[in-house]
Amino acid sequence: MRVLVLGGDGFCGWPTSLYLSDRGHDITIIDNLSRRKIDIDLEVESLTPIRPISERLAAWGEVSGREIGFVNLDLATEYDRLVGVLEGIRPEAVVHFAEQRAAPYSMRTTHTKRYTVDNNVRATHNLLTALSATGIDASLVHLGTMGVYGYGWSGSAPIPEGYLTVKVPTPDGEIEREILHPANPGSVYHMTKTLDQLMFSFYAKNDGLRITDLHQGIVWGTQTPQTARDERLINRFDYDGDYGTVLNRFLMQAAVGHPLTVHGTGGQTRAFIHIRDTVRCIEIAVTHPPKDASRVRILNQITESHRVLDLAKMVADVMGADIAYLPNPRREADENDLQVRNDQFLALGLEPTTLSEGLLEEGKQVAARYAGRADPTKIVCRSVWKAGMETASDLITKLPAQA
Ligand code: NAD
Ligand code: USQ
Repeated sequence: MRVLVLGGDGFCGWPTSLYLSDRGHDITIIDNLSRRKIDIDLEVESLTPIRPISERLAAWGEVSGREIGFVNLDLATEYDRLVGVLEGIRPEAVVHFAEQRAAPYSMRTTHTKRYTVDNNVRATHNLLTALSATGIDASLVHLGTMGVYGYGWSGSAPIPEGYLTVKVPTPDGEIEREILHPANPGSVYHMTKTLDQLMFSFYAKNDGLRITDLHQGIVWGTQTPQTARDERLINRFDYDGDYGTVLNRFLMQAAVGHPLTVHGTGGQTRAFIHIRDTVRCIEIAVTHPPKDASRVRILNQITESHRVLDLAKMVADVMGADIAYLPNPRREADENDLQVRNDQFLALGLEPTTLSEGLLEEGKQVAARYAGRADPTKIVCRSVWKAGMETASDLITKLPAQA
């Protein structure tokens, strides 16, 4: 299939582009490289040394014999160019990863709140308008988030896949209706994903766009078989307080001799998926477009749920790290239950890669290999959800190996 991958230079988009290319699909990446520029502003780098995009693409050509196209384009501001690319390529599927994706970054300052909303909402809306205006019949696969549901709203009831059946009281008795699960975002970033949902619902109903919204959990791991084929193809590994996500941070912290940074009591339960399953899920979604164009198809893209403290204990046991309990910079429940339905991906053939000592060890090895690139003053999370909230001081300022 001809597939456009929006945000194809990012943590999920790059391994997905290589995976789809390896599977014989014809891939063009659109990316404005804004994620690389944010690293420069934050004075931090991916733990793994990611190569410039042109070198990445050339390396993939060398090792696979396959070409991936690239267009440097800002989806949020360059609408006419986007229309031109769509008309030139006439993709059969568009995979949309291209949004500002870090909750802490989205809460960092007034500027980053406004940037996150402007970037994400405009990028998604420009894409929807462009698909509708050009009449290109591509199916759209969007990366949403489990965070649109919020945590703990329905107690221990399993989170359904996007829709909830409710009973509405009327003068003639109750009627049953299926509604979008109530949105309950926990950050400005997550809020943009709930706004995306409304836009998808409208454009499916009004314009008949074929849309799949994937409510993905926290992605962990670094490499896929494709990114591991050459060091120039290595995937990014974010470990800093804004972009690093919890399990990869714990693996990196264990590898460099930093205590594991548990927020509060560590009672938050979240859903997870390994990067190798992310890329498989995307191919499944791309090759199985929804049949009913008037209704957005929503799938929960997760394979397992874990409590943050349990993950910290597991990493500490396997790798011999200490655990530090830090003030939580976020406004979130101290503890929550979480059960998530993921029947649709299982029915479509996903065989989950679940957490195992072997995979944790693999993650630690990647982190250990590049430990010398880590800046320990960038590890503690300092973006607070409300002004005045307490954050921890640096736990270490020099890595033990360098001390
Ligand atoms: P990322 O920041 O590594 O990648 C996003 C890419 O999109 C970057 O390369 C960036 O330069 C590009 N981009 C952003 N705005 C753009 C714009 N206006 N025009 C063109 N390109 C733009 O993020 P990621 O971790 O790969 O996440 C990809 C998607 O998956 C995001 O939408 C995110 O919300 C979602 N997601 C990620 C996770 C996770 O744990 N990483 C979990 C659930 C959902
Ligand atoms: N946490 C810690 N210690 C840390 C880092 C995080 O205890 O060092 C806690 C946080 O307080 C939070 C939980 O771990 O309770 C998860 O935080 P995270 O940074 O790993 O994940 P989150 O902010 O939710 O965001 C990530 C991705 C985002 C995606 C989301 C999926 O950055 O793009 O949408 O995971 S989900 O969480 O399912 O909504």
